[in-house]
Amino acid sequence: MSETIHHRICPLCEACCGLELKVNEGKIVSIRGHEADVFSAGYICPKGVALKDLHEDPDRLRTPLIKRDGEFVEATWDEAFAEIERRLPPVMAAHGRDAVAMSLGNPAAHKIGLLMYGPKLMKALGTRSIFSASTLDQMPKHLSSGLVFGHMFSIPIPDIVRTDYLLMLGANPMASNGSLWTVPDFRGKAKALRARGGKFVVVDPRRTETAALADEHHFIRPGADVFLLLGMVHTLFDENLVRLGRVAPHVDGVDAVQSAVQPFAPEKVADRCGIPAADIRRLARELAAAPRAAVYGRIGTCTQEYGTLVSWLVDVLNTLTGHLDEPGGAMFAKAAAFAANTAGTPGSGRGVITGRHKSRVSGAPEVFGELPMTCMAEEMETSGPGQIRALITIGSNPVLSSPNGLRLAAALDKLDFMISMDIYVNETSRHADVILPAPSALEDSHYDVAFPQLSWRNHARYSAAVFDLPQGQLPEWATLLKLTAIVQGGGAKADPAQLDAEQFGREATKLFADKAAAVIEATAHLKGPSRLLDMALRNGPYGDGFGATPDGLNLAKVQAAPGGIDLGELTPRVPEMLRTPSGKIELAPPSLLADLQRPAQDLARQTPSMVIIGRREVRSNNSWMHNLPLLAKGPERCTALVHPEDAQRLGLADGTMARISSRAGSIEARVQLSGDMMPGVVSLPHGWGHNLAGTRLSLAAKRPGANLNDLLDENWRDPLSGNAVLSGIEVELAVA
Ligand SMILES: Nc1nc2c(c(=O)[nH]1)N[C@H]1C(S)=C(S)[C@@H](COP(=O)(O)OP(=O)(O)OC[C@H]3O[C@@H](n4cnc5c(=O)[nH]c(N)nc54)[C@H](O)[C@@H]3O)O[C@H]1N2
Ligand SMILES: Nc1nc2c(c(=O)[nH]1)N[C@H]1C(S)=C(S)[C@@H](COP(=O)(O)OP(=O)(O)OC[C@H]3O[C@@H](n4cnc5c(=O)[nH]c(N)nc54)[C@H](O)[C@@H]3O)O[C@H]1N2
Ligand code: SF4
Ligand SMILES: [Mo]
Repeated sequence: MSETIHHRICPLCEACCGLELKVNEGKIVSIRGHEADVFSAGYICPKGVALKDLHEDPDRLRTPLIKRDGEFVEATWDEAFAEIERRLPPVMAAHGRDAVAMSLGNPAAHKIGLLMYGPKLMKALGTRSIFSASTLDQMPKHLSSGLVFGHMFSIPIPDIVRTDYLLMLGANPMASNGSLWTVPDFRGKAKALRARGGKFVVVDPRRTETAALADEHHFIRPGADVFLLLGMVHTLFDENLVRLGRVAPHVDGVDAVQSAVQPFAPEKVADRCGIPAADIRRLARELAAAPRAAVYGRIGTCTQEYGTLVSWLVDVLNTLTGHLDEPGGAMFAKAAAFAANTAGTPGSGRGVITGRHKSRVSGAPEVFGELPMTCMAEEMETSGPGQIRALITIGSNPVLSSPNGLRLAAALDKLDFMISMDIYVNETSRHADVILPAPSALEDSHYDVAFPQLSWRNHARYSAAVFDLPQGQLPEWATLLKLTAIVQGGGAKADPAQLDAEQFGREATKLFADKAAAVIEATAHLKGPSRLLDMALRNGPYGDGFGATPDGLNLAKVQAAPGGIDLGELTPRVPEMLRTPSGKIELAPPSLLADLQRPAQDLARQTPSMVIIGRREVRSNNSWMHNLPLLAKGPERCTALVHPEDAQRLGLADGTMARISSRAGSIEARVQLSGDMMPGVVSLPHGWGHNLAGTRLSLAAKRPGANLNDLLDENWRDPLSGNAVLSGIEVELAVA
């Protein structure tokens, strides 16, 4: 057999790089960046190369497991579904629909099968007990964007290739490769920005790898971005710098914003955020004066107590300085498929309502149909109607990724039944009664559903599977359809292909009414996610309209372009993309103005002498890539970065172990001295702590690291979005 070349979009992070794989006799020979990829142009990071290790990992599950007498035994798919049919429907029958919870993790946003078919299972379950990694991450940005622009995925991103000024808060794309912003090769684009005379400013409690690229870096007290941004908005009004520009006729609420920010003059907020008033004013002036500028905030600005306010203020700044929806400013991508802001009536929509129900125990409001992940354990522990008694996890490892995972682990042990769709026996899936493995990413076809909505340039790219599905293995969409059938009473023997065809028919009828028959026929050669994708592409903003626009896109055309199809630079989209009921940019949502009470009362809060924040590292991916040799080798990565002055005061030396304690718990981690830390702030990555019994992660267990989330308080949330506070938690450090 000779060598074959395959092109595949990397499904591991939001950069969505195009890869080129060489395969010989069923073995991966090499993985590199695909230079002809229209979107990523050859960029790649070490994780992309590690897809080989992931594919070959002996610990990766290849067959379902059923727990019998406390031990996992290998099972056939039929046996696994029979066990689920025996045990899941009775829980629903006895305790109601809310008794079955779903927990969705990060991969659920990266895989088309999970994204398209997870919601079908959710709907069939009819449960309110829906939890996801979104409330450990970006829910504040979804909420603020939903309130302001009308849809949770209408999130403006910096038009980095044309901007003159980029202000970035709480993000480290040099390590993360970007988030809520699909921007492979951030380094190259940031360097080009500076080379053409632009300015790049970073605000972060750590002088990060990204800050090292910037013209200017400001330390900020963790959790205090709201004060900086309020001070900047205040300055814009105070110094008569507000210019709405082209979007002016479409903006509502500017006066309300002006009066709401009155208590937050730079001179009043400076101490609280740790940035001098003169700098706050200067940053506002620079932003207003730059011809093309954008503000971008990411996870550091979301995982804090004012996450929704901060996420909102980022876009308030973009709007008030005339940079929203302008080339070189903060713009909206226009995805070829699946984007809500290209569907329905252009210019207005249903907008966003939250709190349609509340969690039973803490009374946390539902946001986009979800309850906060940090409420899941208490909903399992607390008896009464609606108590969670069964759980389905989908690519989700909350025992490590959520604050106080040990409490959750204890609650999982008391469930009547638990299913994990996962690729490993890890800290969470070890608690399951049945584990249903996903095929390797390389055995699956791929099209990004979410990320083209957040991409630096518009594009459509499809990857065929590199390897055939192993005999008997199910793709994840089919597994989800089987579960859907079981939940609906259709039984474990239901044929996923037939269910799929039926569901497709219903969806086509809903979308196309009397023209549905033609759509069903035109796509009959396809199945699963591919069929939905073809329908979405053809019906999308660049689509062929099933013949109405013959030059337009369809799946076959995208498949025929191995490097993808370029759909051009970002273009202005206001007002067509708005989906608010008023058809305006709602710059002053009442719930956000009301929430300004909290920071107003918090202006004088004493700063603890030591707080902890998180970080990401290129060779890691949350909690689950520590078992791959290529990434696991090299220096220890789960280290506590401590400023030398703090270390001296506390008697901590480089390379020694420190005990880090909070009100919630205590862990030990190795100290790494770093002059890049803000004094009084220690940084530890999350996703570590692979020393729990009963997992099958042989390599990760050799260097388990400490679990940051053991220190965090699961009851500390942003009240509007339900998002966990993961940054700025008070800790004590001592010699271990
Ligand atoms: N302290 C602190 N905690 C954090 C964060 C932080 O910054 N600080 N970050 C938060 C963020 S942003 C996120 S997104 C969450 C992530 O939280 P999770 O989504 O819970 O965590 P991951 O580590 O991404 O876990 C992914 C899971 O999916 C499995 N998996 C991998 N590939 C596949 C696949 O193809 N199919 C299926 N079915 N399963 C697969 C893995 O084995 C693992 O169990 O963590 C959050 N936790
Ligand atoms: N290599 C790698 N890449 C990843 C991941 C990974 O685990 N590893 N995870 C993926 C996921 S799920 C996500 S969500 C994205 C996240 O992508 P990013 O948002 O870029 O995440 P981080 O790299 O953690 O950068 C967050 C920064 O916020 C800073 N910070 C902490 N607290 C505060 C604060 O209060 N204010 C301000 N201004 N800054 C603060 C931290 O010091 C850190 O530098 O990354 C994705 N990409
Ligand atoms: S940056 Fe790395 S992990 Fe992210 S998509 Fe690209 S190759 Fe994959
Ligand atoms: Mo995330």
